[in-house]
Amino acid sequence: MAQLGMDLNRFILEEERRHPLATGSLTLALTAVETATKIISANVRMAGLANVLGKIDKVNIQGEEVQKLDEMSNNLLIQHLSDSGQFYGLASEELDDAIFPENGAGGKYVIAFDPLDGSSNIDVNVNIGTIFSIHKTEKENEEDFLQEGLRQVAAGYVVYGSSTMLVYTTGKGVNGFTLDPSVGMFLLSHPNIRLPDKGKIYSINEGNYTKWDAPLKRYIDALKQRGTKARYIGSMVADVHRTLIKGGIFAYPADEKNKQGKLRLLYEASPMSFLIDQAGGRATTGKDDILSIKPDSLHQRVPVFLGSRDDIDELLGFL
Ligand code: AFP
Repeated sequence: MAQLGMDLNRFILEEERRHPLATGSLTLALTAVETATKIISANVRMAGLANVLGKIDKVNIQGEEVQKLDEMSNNLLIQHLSDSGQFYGLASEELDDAIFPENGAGGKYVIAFDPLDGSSNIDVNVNIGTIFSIHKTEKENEEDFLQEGLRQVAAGYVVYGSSTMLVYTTGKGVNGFTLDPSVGMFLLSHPNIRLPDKGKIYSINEGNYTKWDAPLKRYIDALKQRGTKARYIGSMVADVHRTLIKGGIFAYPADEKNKQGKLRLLYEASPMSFLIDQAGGRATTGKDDILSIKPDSLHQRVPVFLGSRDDIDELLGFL
């Protein structure tokens, strides 16, 4: 069992040592994510002071306005992940198409990421985060991104909150590291995260209530009748982080207007589902396990229900 306070690099190396066939490639890949997100964290902390808030005159592929911090985070990740030489391809929420870095030829992995999720919360100082999902390179083309979530080799997020935390899994449990800003190191603060089988919180944007179908309305009504607590931040990293620690259910369902919901499979739903699954929870679209979906495009959306096992089972009973 890893010691509390162990630094992330040592933790990753020790995990790797347990694999006789490991080449060190995943360690280098994860270290590139770590370095880029530390710099993003520093920029997020400086946002107000450095006058990097506010919108620039640009719309991304999702039709959303790109904010300066989004662009900065995207560029930082592209630079560090490309320079690492470990990634054959990169796909980002902020880019229409995948990119294949020159020195990534022969790279063992592809990575999909949302550089700064929840960015509409930047201006009001609410938690935001980076999400990433890593698969093995199989075919050396764009199809490598279209693998089922259950084939992820690593996934995680960094939440820029009251402290900066990196939470990740390589399929052997979930561990959380808190950034010590005085030394610039992520230190193990939440070893082997397990969410409770049953939680006391539901998290969903109830502004969409009138657009939901009847079974979902009945489920949420039942939770209210029981006095279940409602918590919704509107920043997936923050809402999932709370769900991982405290349990309960987080949902972004399909509705009358958005038939596939809002959240993106590759760099939101799938990595978060891997973490939830590894922490003992469950993630579903309401019909299928999210981790078993074979994506058909980079920016595909899916309905998401994830959280404590018993809560998801109960929800499925209603749906
Ligand atoms: P933004 O990056 O545009 O703020 O979207 C955040 C997000 O993709 C995800 O982090 C939230 O869970 C979800 O959207 C919130 O969406 P609603 O504002 O429709 O509730």
